[in-house]
Amino acid sequence: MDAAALEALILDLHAIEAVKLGSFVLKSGITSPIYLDLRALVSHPRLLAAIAALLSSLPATRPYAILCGVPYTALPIASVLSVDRGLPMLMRRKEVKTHGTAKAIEGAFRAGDTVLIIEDLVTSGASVLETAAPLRAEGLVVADAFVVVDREQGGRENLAANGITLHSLMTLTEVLAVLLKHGKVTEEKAAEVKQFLDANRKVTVPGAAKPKVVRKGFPERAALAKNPMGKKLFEVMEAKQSNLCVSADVGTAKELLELAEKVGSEICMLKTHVDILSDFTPDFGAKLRSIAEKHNFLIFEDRKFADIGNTVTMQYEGGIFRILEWADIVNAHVIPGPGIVDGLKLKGLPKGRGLLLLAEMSSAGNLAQGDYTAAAVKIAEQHSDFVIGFISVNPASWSVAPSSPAFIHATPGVQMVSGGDALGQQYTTPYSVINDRGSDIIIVGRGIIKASDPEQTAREYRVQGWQAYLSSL
Ligand code: 5BU
Repeated sequence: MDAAALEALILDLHAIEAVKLGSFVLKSGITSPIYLDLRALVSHPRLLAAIAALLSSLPATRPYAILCGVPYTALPIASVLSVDRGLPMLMRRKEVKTHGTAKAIEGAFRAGDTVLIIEDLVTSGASVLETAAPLRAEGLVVADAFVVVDREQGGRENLAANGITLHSLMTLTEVLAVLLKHGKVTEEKAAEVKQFLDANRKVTVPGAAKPKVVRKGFPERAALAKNPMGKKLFEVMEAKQSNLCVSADVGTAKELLELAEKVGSEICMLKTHVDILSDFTPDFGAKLRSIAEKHNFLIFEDRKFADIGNTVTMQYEGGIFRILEWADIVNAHVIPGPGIVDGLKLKGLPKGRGLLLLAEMSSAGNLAQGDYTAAAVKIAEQHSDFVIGFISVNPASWSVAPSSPAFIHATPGVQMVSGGDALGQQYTTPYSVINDRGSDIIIVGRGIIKASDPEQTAREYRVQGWQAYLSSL
C-alpha cells in the first residue's frame, strides 16, 4: 500500500467531511464519537477514482471474476473499479420485488463464479454478510471483501467466521493517526476515539447474540437412544466427526448417486427426495445403499408423510419407490395426530428404521410453531422407541423441550451466510444453527450442489458444523 497516497486520501476524505467527529448511533446500536460517511464520494469523481485505484491493488485470497458492491454507498466505488478493471458487476437488490422477476441479484453470472464484495465501511460485518447471502444462495463463491475503512470492531472476525476474508485500505486507527498528525483532530478527541475503539473491539452481528446452549456429547447420547437407528446415527456422527447432512436435491438418480460418492466421506446422512428423480428405477435403493455402506452414512428420505396411519403404511412400503426397503430414516408431519407414527412404526420398527417428526420448518410464514411444535414433542416422547428426533429450526426457543437428550435435532435451511431464496426458504449459518439454536445436524443442499467443487464445499461445511458442535459442549 502506497503510504503517501493513503495519507492524501485520508486528508481528502476529511476535507469533504466524510469523516465526522461528534456523537453518532451506528447501525449496530452503539454510540460512536466518530462517524465516517462515504456517501459524499458520489460528488467527487477524482476521489472515487483514487479509491478504486487503491482498492485495485489489494490482494484477494482467490481470483475473482465479478464485483458486487454493498448497496448503496459502495455502488459508485464498485462501478468505477468495474470500469477501470473491465470486470463485470452484479447488483444485490436491497428490497426484493414481489412482482415481475423478483430477483435478488441483477446481472449475468454462472453458479461457481467467484464474486468480490466491495464495501465502503465495515463495523460488525453485517452489511457484507447481507450481500453475500443471496450471492451464495445462487451458488456464487464469496471468499473476499474489499473495504475502504475497517472500523476494527469485530467485522473482520465475524466475516472470517463466515468464510470471508476482509481486506481494507485503512483502519480507523490509521485514519485517526493521519488526522492527528495534520492537526485535524485534537489530542483529547483522538484519545476519546481511541478509548471508544478499545472499548468496542467486538460488535456482534445484530440478531446473532443469543445464549449458548450447553449439551451432552454425541457418544453419551448414543447410549441413551432407544431406537437402533438413532443410536447408529450418533455413532456415525462421532466416528466421522460429521454433523453434516447433504440434501441431494438433483433431478436424476444418476446425479444423486454421483453426488453421494463425492460427498459420502464428509456426511453422516444423505437426504433424498426420491419423487423428484426423473430416471428412478427399482434398483435405485440398492445402489444408494451400497454407496452408503461404503462411506458409512445413513439415508434419510425427506418424504414428509402426512396422511392417516393406514395410508402411510402403504406409502412407506409400497408404490414404485418402496421407501421402507432402502431409507434408514424418514420423516412425518404431525398434522394427522399420533396415528401417523403408529402406522409408520408398524412397518419401520421391525426393520430397525427411525423417524424424524417435523416440529418446525425453515420456510417463511410456515405454521409449524408454538403449540404445534409442542405437540410434536409430546408425540415423539410417546413413541421414543421409533421417533429418533425432529426437523427443527430453533429448538433452543421451544417452550417445551424434549425430556430425553436421545432426541436429535436436524435443521434445514443452512448456508455459510444467513439470507433466503425468492420462494420463502430462510438460511442460517452452521455456527448459529448449532450454537445459538441448539440443533445437532446441519442440512445443506444448494450450498453444496451449486458449488464448483461439491466435495471440497461439503468438507468445509463438515468442518464448520463439527467445530460449532465442539464449541457448544
Ligand atoms: P436448500 O438447498 O438448503 O435450500 O434445501 C433445503 C432442503 O431441505 C430441501 O430438500 C427441502 O425440501 C428441505 N427442507 C427445508 O428446506 N425446510 C424444511 O423445513 C424441511 C425440509 Br422439513
